[in-house]
Amino acid sequence: MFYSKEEFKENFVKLLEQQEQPASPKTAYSILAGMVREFVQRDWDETTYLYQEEQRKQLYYFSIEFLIGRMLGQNLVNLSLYEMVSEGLDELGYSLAELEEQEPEPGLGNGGLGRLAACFMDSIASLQMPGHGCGIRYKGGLFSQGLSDGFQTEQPTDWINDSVGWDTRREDLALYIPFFGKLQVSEEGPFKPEHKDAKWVKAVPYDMPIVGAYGNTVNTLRLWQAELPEQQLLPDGDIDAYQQQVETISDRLYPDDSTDEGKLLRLKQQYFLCSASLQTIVKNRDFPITVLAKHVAIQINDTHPALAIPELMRILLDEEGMPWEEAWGITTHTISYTNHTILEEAMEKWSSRMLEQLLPRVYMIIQEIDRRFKEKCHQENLEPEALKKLAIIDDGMVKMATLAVVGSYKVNGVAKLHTDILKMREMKELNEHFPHKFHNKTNGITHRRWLMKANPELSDLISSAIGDEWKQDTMKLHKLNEFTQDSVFLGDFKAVKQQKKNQLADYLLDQQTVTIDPESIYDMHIKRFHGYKRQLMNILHIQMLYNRIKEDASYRPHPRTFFFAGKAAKSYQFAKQVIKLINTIAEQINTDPVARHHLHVVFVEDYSVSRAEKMFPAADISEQISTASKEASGTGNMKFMMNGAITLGTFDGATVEIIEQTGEDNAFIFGLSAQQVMQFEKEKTYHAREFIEKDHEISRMVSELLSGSLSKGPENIDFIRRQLIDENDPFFVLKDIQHYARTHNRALAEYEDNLAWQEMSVVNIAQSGIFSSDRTIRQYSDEVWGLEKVHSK
Ligand code: BZD
Repeated sequence: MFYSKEEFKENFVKLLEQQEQPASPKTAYSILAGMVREFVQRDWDETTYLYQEEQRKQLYYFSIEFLIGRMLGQNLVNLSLYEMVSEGLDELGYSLAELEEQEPEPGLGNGGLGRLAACFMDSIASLQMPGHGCGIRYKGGLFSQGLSDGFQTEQPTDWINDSVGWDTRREDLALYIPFFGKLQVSEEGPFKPEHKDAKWVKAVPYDMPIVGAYGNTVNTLRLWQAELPEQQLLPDGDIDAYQQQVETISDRLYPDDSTDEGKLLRLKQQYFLCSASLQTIVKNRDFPITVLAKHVAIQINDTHPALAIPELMRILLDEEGMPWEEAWGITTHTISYTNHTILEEAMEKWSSRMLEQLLPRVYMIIQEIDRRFKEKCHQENLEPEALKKLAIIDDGMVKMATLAVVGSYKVNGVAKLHTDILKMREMKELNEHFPHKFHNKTNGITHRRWLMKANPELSDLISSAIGDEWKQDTMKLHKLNEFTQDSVFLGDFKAVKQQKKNQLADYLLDQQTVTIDPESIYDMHIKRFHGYKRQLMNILHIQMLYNRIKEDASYRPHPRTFFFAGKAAKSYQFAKQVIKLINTIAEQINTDPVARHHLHVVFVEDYSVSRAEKMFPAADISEQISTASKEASGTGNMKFMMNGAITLGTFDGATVEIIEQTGEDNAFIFGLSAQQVMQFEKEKTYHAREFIEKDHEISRMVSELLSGSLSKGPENIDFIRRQLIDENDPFFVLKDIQHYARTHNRALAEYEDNLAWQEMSVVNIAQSGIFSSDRTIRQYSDEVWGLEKVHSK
């Protein structure tokens, strides 16, 4: 325990002295993390006790990913101990920042969806609401990314072995999950299928404290680990081989699912998560099962945990002996679903055969849900096409999104535009059938990590101007609007931005030995690599700028550093080729004696939550250039905004709402609208070739590209060529690129006017409060979950 700096120092030194001298930073980190862990234990126990005592409704957020990032610094911020500990360590000759860097980072997520789950955990605890996460304790998180000759390389990560352990193993709460086997139904008596010859897997929970700010709430993130069960549940045969099979379930985040084996493993992971989490909820309850929906809300984060629907039905029917109607009533009043994509290829479908083999009883229940739903739909005299869309099982496949909608009481998209597209297009028939189910919940980000923790300099500046109420109520950031004409404040803001730019330059010099001009404009495109996110358009535009510098001796623009960061999925060849292209163009530009004074391209390797924390605060320009209609929401766009970067982007996802807040004058917007994109897609009237033929600049750049000279070999752009030419540029890169170029010019001109730029930045920060995940969580709670704030001391 430490309630004062002196007390902290004393305890820290005592523990330090028990270690070998001199203690390494790693040891010092472990000691500090252990102290914080111990410090929160009492509040954690009390929170758990209070929830049981008060019998309040609890939320369980089921997610196959929780991209939580490092915990030490964030916990200290939320406990309001960061400054005290930092000063104390300083006085002892340690740097808190350095110790924080020792923490292995759990990469238990891919991107936005996983990070959203983590932001939500932070907000729920900070709003003192009873809500917990349920996920999987992958031994290896997302691969760590390297570059070799400009190509992405992937190395497995192993955060657990290296970790100080924020989580606690709860052997006492272990459960068993059956896979495979067959169903036996006796001819006589009531229908009671028995699951025979199942292969059992033991699920052991590891609980991690989620420390809320401004109070004493500590919620739980429960991550399940797959293990070999005890003797009596072991199958005959080779036990070592079985152990290996079992342990692969929580071995890696999203193993390659391009093979049937990969698919099966992923399906096992999904059921493992759902079954273990539901079994605990049901087993440890202290209320009658018939009132489950009054005491429990379950939110499924995309369709990956959609098996929660048939699994809850299984428990209610088979274990609790309920009739179908009652079980269905409870299930569909307990579970709600969030959709994060409209991309066809990301909509999950499972082969009926595989499901039936792996989970015979669960599949039988899905069939019954489908049969009953089809029966209802048939009564509505719908067209065959509509009926097909409404089918849960179709063509030997189970459509998980349809199952999720049918089995939930609420369904939401993650930004207004996305929800509208869901309702009007992708899920039109379902929305017509269930008109009150669909609603929007625009995403948010926790300002405690993305502003207070990542940018304490800016946080302090904001507080010095408007006080620090904004930390609890981010809408108070509006007060900054009064400072948009205040030259002293604007000057101070500029100084903070410069400081963050310098820090990032120092960091990257240290990590990647690149030298960045901190006076240059920092233009950042950071997110997963995907066709629709159009990193390709960005780099092709940079090549156009390069050509212009080479051709026109009078064109010598303000220096700009273009940052790219993000990972491409291992098997996504197009995205990997874009990474190679960026790095080859980077090399060409960065070594050019003239161009390098104006353009600099930097690929930040191995993007992660902690790298993101260093990048967002340093950005001047936020690239949000997805093909309109494709990005469900985006959350990086909000992190940039909150740190005062100006959006250069399309009207897509939550960027639309960002612009609603800032006004178009405080952003740079270009490109096709979602409606125009959808129109082109419908009418097939877009012909990429016309742009190549008509526009000299595009034509030059495309022929350079196709010759392979930009990528060091034409084989390195096979997939890019295929998409751009053979598939007629489905993401409208060539259609939007000139408008994009003009918009960059506008931004550049505006940047020259220092004060105007800072004014725009401050407006962005002032208007960013609505994008705190606290707002999102309040809305979910009010409109979906029905949670109440639990009073803590
Ligand atoms: O979810 C993302 C969307 O693309 C973003 O627009 C949105 O802001 C965030 C949060 O709502 N989706 C994902 O991150 N999806 C995945 O990571 C994913 C993972 C596995 C399988 C399919 C998708």
